[in-house]
Amino acid sequence: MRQSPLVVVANRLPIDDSMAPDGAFEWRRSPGGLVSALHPLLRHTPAAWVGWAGGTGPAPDLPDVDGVRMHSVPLTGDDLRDHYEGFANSTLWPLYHDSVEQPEHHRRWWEAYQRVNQRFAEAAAAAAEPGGLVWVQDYHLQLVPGLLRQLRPDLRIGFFLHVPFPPPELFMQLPRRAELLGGMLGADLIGFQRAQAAHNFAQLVAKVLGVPATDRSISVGDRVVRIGAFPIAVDTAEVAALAAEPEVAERASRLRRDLGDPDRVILSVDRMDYTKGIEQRLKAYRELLASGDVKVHDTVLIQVAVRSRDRVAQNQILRDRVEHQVGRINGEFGRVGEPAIHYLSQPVDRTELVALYRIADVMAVTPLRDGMNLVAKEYVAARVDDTGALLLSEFAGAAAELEQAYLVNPHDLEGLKQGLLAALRATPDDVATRMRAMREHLRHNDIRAWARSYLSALDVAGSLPGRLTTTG
Ligand code: GDG
Repeated sequence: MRQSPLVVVANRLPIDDSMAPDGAFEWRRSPGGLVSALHPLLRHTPAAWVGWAGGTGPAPDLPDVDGVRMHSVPLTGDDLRDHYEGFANSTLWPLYHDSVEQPEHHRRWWEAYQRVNQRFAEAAAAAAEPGGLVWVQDYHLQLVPGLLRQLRPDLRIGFFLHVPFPPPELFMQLPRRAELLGGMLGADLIGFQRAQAAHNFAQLVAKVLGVPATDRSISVGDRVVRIGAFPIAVDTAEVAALAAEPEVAERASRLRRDLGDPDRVILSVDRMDYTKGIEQRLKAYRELLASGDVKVHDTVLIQVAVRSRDRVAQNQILRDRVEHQVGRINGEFGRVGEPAIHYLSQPVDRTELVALYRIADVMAVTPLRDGMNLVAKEYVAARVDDTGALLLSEFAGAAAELEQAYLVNPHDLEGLKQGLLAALRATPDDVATRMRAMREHLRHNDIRAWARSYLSALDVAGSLPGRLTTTG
């Protein structure tokens, strides 16, 4: 197998299978976050991506996509159930999000987690050239850095966690806490979304493994592992350019007309997940309708809640509850042709999404806990005329940067209602001042700056001279 100097390892490959117009089956680069973040880098360095292609059959042979080699890792039905839906999404995901749902612990899931992480580590070891750089992503693969270092001590290894890293009180519940921390310490650089997460990690390493640790570095034997915050970002210029396109503007005016030209449009866009605070937000909205502070004819709420990780039981339960809530609110407060809430559970395409951002006078992003929340940043990037109010949860990573948002505690129903009203009633001057500051921040701190800062820190962290660059 030809080896590459740069290998990204993530649970999913950055491609979707799709049907071409002529009926042929093809693989396409999937839109979104990590792929666009790494695109400038991947274009200039022969790179490979190790991940799962979807499906439970043998791993398909895949063509290169945009010059990036695709190595697919096969998963069986049992792996999917016990690793992906089990340990990753029913143990770690809830635990890392403040245990807003109860994490479950099963020994079978842990076995699957080890087994699948081993398979990813072996695939990465085979794909990386001598002295190469491997960048491992997220909570599904926390053991990979350690396993990979055993297989390939010559590599530079980075790890980035997209979700929050919890405080010691929560993490200590994990039966296999020492192994998980040890797995991450196989990396040269561990990146988190927020400084608080790096602090939590350092405390845990000292407590559980008895290794001296600061919020910046940890000595493991004769190696130094660096840790730090690298808040992920969006492609600000790309979102702004899309928002300014005539097609998007046209779609936005059509949408607003279809909604009956309301005074105020409120938008929320979430994966259907219990961390996103959808129920709490709908409850607050219902109370505002009941008290008459918000009137259906003047104000419209659009909730996009795309189905996600459907086989995780708590997400199914949530979906039923949200749909019941929406039905009830529409039944009580809607009129014919004027529902109180426009609810979409199917994904909208990117143009429609940006058109929705354009018509939203208030964007309500109120997760109970979120690593970052890219929707909040995309909204700001799309408001090219400095209008629009962002209502943002203090518990989203984005709140550490977007301080000018209308910040709320989503657990505080009264506070949530007052925040929503404040955002709805804000003066144009106040809105513009806040939006301008947030846009300016995102102009400098875009997705390329994120990749650049992480990779330059990794160059320093590794023992090998740097030769990879994201510039150009
Ligand atoms: C994890 C962390 C962290 C959503 N609906 C549609 C659609 N989307 C796109 C959004 C956005 C992305 O999906 C969602 O990203 P988030 O950051 O909001 O949330 P998670 O999926 O939970 O992501 C999170 C992130 O990783 C990155 O590190 O920020 O905290 O949980 O880009 O635009 N896109 C389209 N149609 C939809 O209906 N086209």
